[in-house]
Parts: sequence; structure tokens; C-alpha cells
Amino acid sequence: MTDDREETLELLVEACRRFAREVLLPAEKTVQETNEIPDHVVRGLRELGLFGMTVPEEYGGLGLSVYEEVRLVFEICYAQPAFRSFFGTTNGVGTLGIIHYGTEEQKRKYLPKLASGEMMASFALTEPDSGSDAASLTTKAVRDGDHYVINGTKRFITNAIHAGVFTVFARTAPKEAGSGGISAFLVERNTPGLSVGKPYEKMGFAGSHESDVMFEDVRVPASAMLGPEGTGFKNAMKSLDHARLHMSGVATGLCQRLLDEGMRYATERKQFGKPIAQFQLIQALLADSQAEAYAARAMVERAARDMDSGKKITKEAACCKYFATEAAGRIADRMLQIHGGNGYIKEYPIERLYRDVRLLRIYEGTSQILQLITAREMLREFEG
Ligand code: COS
Repeated sequence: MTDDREETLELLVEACRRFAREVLLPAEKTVQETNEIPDHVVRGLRELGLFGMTVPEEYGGLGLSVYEEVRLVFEICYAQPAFRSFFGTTNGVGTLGIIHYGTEEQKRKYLPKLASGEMMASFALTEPDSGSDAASLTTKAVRDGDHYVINGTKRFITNAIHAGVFTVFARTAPKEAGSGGISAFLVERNTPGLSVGKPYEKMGFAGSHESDVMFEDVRVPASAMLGPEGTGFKNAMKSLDHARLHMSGVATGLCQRLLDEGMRYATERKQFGKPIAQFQLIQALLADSQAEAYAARAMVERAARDMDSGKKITKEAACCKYFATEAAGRIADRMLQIHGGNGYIKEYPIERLYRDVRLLRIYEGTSQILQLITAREMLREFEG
């Protein structure tokens, strides 16, 4: 990285750090109560350019490297993770396909609007009967002259109610063709036959909206296909490698926030005549958490740099997401324990952070799928 680029990065990191502490933290309670991200927050996210973090500069984005991206994510995710979700799909899985596999026309049509936050993007892979086994999806796209006709239902689609464009994975060849029979399409929100369900009521993540998206005889021009026919699944997996590193950055940012909440409480709360931070059993909870938070950050930074250097990081991204999200879960649990009864009531942020981090071990690949991917890659490398 050149000195200039490094200096710009540090300025951006500092701007995100200040924004998280001065704007996002004070808005957390409102988001819990309203289940919406306030307008002033959305404006601030736009002004920082965060909707276009991963979009190349020539299309109006910040054109960040993966390392630069995770450094910003660490800072923004010091605040509850729903803020990041609002611009996350537009940077991550919802946009990466267009950046990597889009035609010049598709890029020019969507990327500038996505980068500015004028339009949002969603990634529609999961279905009611196809979650971890993503290749078993049954949404169909049938060729009809110059068009494809899409039928099926997608589930838990983040930002579906806000999205202007969906990357939709559908079968263009029979199920027997396996993952090779899946293609991706860019489907615009106002296309007749596309409808979005009511957002699900969830355990946590207030302010982030996940809904079903239904496709009933949705006709799209053949030019809406993203990448060549039959490459949809592989391209989705490649986007997920990147997105899993991003998600590891989310978990890493939260690890630091959780630790700070635990430290603050442990140093203020007095029992037996002194702050509970003076007791060694509390110190053990803090020290174990610090070690894990440090390890998560080091792993994510390293894997991001490897990805920037052009290495295949399927195994590393799976390791990072597995470790960082599981660590965030353990740290949330320990920090809540430090809060005692106060950790179980809504007065303290730890109660909602505990609920929020639970999702990190599930979405964009469950911990079990990530273990499976890691072991598969290890065996592949070992067997040459
Ligand atoms: N990068 C590039 N190519 C990849 C890839 C990756 N990370 N992962 C898989 N592929 C390729 C494989 O090489 C294979 O290609 P060939 O047919 O040419 O050999 C093809 O894609 C099929 O892969 P695989 O055989 O591994 O598919 P499986 O169905 O066995 O398993 C898993 C795939 C389980 C890894 C996948 O379904 C998965 O990640 N599931 C979780 C889905 C998920 O994270 N959902 C969250 C919601 S989306 S935000």
C-alpha cells in the first residue's frame, strides 16, 4: 500500500470510528424501539461512502481492497450490527456478483446508483427448503424467446423491502444437473410478478429487515442474466467467500464492543468493597475474551490481505467466520455474566448485543457448514 493510500485509509477508519461512537451508539435505543434505521444515520452512512465501499471508483464507489473494507467494518460494527446490515447487502453479496461477473452494461446501469445509496441490492439464494444445501434450490427460470420466466420463493432475504435490484439464483437446467444447472439473474424490484413479504419478527437485529420474496411468472430479458448460464452457484460461492470475511469483520468489531461493555461494568460495579474487576475470576473472563478478540482481528486482517494478493481464501474465510462469530458468542456470554442480573434486563446494551450476536453463527454459512468447508479444503490440499 502506498503512503498516500495508507494515510487515506487511516482517515477513513477514524471517520468511521467517530461516526460509530457519536452517531450510531446514541441511536441504538431508538432502533430497538422503532425497528427502523433513522434517516440521519442513513444520510451519514451515505456521506461516508459506505454504500459503495466495494464498488470500483470508476463506478462511483470507494474501491476499497478487502483489507481496507474489513478495517472500516471493525469500526462501524462497534455499534449494533443492524446499522451495517443496512448497507451490507449493497456492498456484499448483493453487489459482488455485478462487480465480478456483470457485463459493462449491467455495471453502468446499477453500480453508480448502488454506490451512492440511491438504490439498494439484495441477494436471493436461500429458499424455504434450501438453506445450508444451497445447491438444492428449486426456483426455476425457463427460457421463453428473448426472456426468462422465473417462478419460486426466496426466504430470509435481507433488505428485500428496501431493495431496487435482486441477484436471484434460479435453476435453468433440471435438478439432475446439480449446482451446474443454476444461473443468476438481476431482477428489478418493480418487475410484474415479484412481491415481497412482511419482514420476519426476530430474536434480535432490530432495524434489519428480512422477508420472503415471491416470483410468479416474473419475465426478465435474457440480458438480465449475471455471468454465463450455469455459473450462478459457483459465482455465489465465490461471493460468499468474500462476504464471510466481511462478516468476520462484523464479529470482530462486536468483540471489541462487548469487551468494552464488560470492562466498563466490571470497573464501575462494586461488590465486597471493591470493583468486581479486581476479582481474579472476573479477570479470567476478561482475559479469555481479550485473547479471542485479538486472535479474531489478527486472522481477519491476515486473510483479507491474502485475498487482496489474489490467493484463494475459501478455507481461510470459513476459518475466520467460524472462529470470529463463535468467539463473539462466547464473549457476549461472558460479558453478560459479568453484568449479573443487570445483564438480563433491557437497561444495559449487553442484553440486546447478546441477542444480536446469536445470528452471526447462522447467516452466510452456519458454523457447521464452515467446519465442513474447512475440512473439505484441508482434505483437497492434503490429497493434492
Ligand atoms: N469458490 C469457487 N467454487 C466453489 C466454491 C468456492 N468457494 N465452493 C464450491 N465451488 C464449486 C465447486 O468447486 C464445485 O464445482 P465443480 O462442480 O466444477 O466441481 C461446485 O461449486 C459445487 O460445489 P460443491 O460440490 O462443494 O457443492 P455442495 O452442494 O456439496 O456444497 C456448500 C456446497 C455446502 C459449501 C454450499 O452449499 C454452502 O456454502 N452452503 C451454505 C450456504 C449459505 O451460506 N447460505 C447462507 C445464506 S446466503 S447469504
